[in-house]
Amino acid sequence: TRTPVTVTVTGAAGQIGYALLFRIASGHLLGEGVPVRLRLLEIPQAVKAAEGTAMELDDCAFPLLSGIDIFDDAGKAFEGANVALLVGARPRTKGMERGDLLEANGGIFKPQGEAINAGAADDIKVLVVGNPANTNALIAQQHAPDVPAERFTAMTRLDHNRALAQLSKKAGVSVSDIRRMTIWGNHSATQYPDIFHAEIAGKNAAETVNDQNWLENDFIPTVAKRGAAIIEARGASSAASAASAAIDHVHTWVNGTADGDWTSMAVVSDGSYGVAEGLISSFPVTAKDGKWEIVQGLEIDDFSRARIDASVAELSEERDAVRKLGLI
Ligand code: NAX
Repeated sequence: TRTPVTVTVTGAAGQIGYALLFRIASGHLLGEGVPVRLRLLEIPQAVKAAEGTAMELDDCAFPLLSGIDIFDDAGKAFEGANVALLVGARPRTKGMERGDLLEANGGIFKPQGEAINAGAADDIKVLVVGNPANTNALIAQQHAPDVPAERFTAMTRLDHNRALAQLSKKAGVSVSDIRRMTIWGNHSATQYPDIFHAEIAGKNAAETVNDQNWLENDFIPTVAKRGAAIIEARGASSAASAASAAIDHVHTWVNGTADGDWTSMAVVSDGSYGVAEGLISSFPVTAKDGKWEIVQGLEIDDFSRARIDASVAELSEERDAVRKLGLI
């Protein structure tokens, strides 16, 4: 029998946590046949609710789930973690300025970065879901100097999946006919979903669709503002789709991208495509043997350039703001 993989999940009692934990425990995060041990982190007030979820996880009798421990202390929760899903974050509440939001989240992601640095396993892989995800990932990464920077990633896979869904509807094809979708930049309304490099059944997607009006006035805003549309319709933010995207992100990172395809992940920039080194920005990436690489050599036209630059400028501003606050 294989040694279980230790997966730490923060915000375990939240709505994404509720959708996520059952899929991790049933084997969808890492793959068939890989046993997992869960370590859940919550704030003290929510530990009881996390215990309730743990009772339900027990009641599923998942063969791959080899144990669950619950903590309200980051130092303990990340001990021995091979995979960490940082879902818990401080949401923006009424009257909160961006600076307040960044500061409140700095108070969460700085100690979590330190705890990962101190206690996680050598092969730790981190996915930040909690918003503002890219900058929260940057804060955690900056406080984990002994962990290679490429192990800290943020989630744009939900945006990627939303883009696949919109394009498949427009083109009347299955999502599995689409390859090489890309989300560039920040997980925010400035993100840029790029279909100029995407393919539908092997042919260029933008040329196949051939509808610039749809691209500019429908596709891009629909993908970028989908989160708000879900809140409007459901009365609550995306949860099961976000959990599903988190599963996809880690599964792809660990098990690799298909030949000829890539995915979108927010990763530490090496300066590729003019994105300032060190920012955690979304790129087209391939993965193999547990390591990701930014796809190189794509031609970026003026239309795409302007949109990538705008989203990256927002990331630079967020980085400057957290620097000013002394969070990195
Ligand atoms: P909920 O408010 O339902 O749950 C968040 C949970 O985190 C709560 O149980 C809370 O007690 C816990 N928490 C807060 N501070 C914590 C800390 N310091 N340590 C451990 N746990 C802590 O939010 P939910 O709907 O689950 O969303 C979680 C986060 O995902 C939010 O920041 C949300 O904005 C973000 N999202 C990110 C997405 C992405 O694509 N990157 C999409 C979905 C989602 O909006």
